[in-house]
Amino acid sequence: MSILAQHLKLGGEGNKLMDSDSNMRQLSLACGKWEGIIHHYRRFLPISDSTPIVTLCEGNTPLIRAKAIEALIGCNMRVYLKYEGTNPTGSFKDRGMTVAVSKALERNYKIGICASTGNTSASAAAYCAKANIKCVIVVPEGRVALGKLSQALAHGAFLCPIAGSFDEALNVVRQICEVEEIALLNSLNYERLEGQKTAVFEICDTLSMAPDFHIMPVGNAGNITSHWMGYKEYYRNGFITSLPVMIGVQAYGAAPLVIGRPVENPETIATAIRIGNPARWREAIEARDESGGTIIAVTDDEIIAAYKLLAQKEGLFVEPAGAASVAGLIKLCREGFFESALAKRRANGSEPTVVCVLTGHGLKDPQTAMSLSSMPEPIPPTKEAVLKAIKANLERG
Ligand code: AN7
Repeated sequence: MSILAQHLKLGGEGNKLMDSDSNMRQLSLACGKWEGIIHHYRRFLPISDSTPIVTLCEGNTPLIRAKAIEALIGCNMRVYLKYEGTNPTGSFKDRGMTVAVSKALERNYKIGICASTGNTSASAAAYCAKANIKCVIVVPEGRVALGKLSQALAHGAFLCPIAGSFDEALNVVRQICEVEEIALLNSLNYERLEGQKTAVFEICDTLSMAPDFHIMPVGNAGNITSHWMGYKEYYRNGFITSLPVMIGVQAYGAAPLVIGRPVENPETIATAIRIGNPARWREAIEARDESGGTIIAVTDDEIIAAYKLLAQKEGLFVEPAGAASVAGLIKLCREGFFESALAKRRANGSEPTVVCVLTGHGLKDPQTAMSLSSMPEPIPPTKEAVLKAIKANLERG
């Protein structure tokens, strides 16, 4: 045990510090170990002594101040980015999957199954591999980003592409789980939500408060459901003294929650959120209404603009769905949403805070990245040729 750990374990001051989960987290970080979200937030999770913990040390993702975006939008708010792309399989899904697969193992399941637009399948495949159980993945054929498919295959999952949409895939999986002894690993499984809420615990622990606004992409609506659960739970436990306004962002061509009815043929460059009939529809609307928030749609062009901004001005490579939250921030800022929301909210003079969740890593979708840029032609291997090319590039600006 390190000297710091010993110190905190002994003495009165230590006991006081140990009372707070936030300080527990600081302590663990100071000791240089992070053992995953179940280890750190166990008392908030449905985990018992007999649950075998399947973890890849997910969570503890960075919360990054985005000064370039602040300057650009000029809204006098602190903008933070919760970069979930640094989870072990590159998306927030790992938080839910560590809980869902641990519980599946506890119940002696030998097979897990999920429908997916890609990230759930990559995460399920990895955690099932770690748990040594079979993983079955049902995906809409031709609509899953390359990085995600490669993960599922590399982890040895059984990949079942269907000639249909994500919504149809989820229906099939639901029906199979009604009759077969197979663990359902979609966020219809409540245990997934329990794990995913820990992103919010980390945000509050790091800021020592809840943000004023929380913006996130919405597809099947599991994540917005889980994040709102997380805030309410921290609030009830006295770890935060206010709740944020929840803002969901859907893609324009796949925005059932915005238009108020299912979308038959959802379409967007952000394939992760290409979902026409969200499973957690009711809960997403509840999160919106209870928090005084909104769910908006952004166009693919707005998503791409945010994607480029994040990559080129903040140094953060995200997949298109992950950029939707920042696209939403920019759009709402232009529309004056935050000014009117803040006028209603508080007048204590402190700078308001907004957190945008960046849900998945840019490497998930290399094809989109390549299609938005052009690969330069090769040139001769000489100093002169390379310098000439650099000059030409600088002149283009
Ligand atoms: C990067 O993998 O639904 O609203 O099957 O991959 O909880 O669905 C992925 C969803 C946002 C939306 N950002 O979350 C799947 C899947 C990224 C995502 C979402 C997804 P939900």
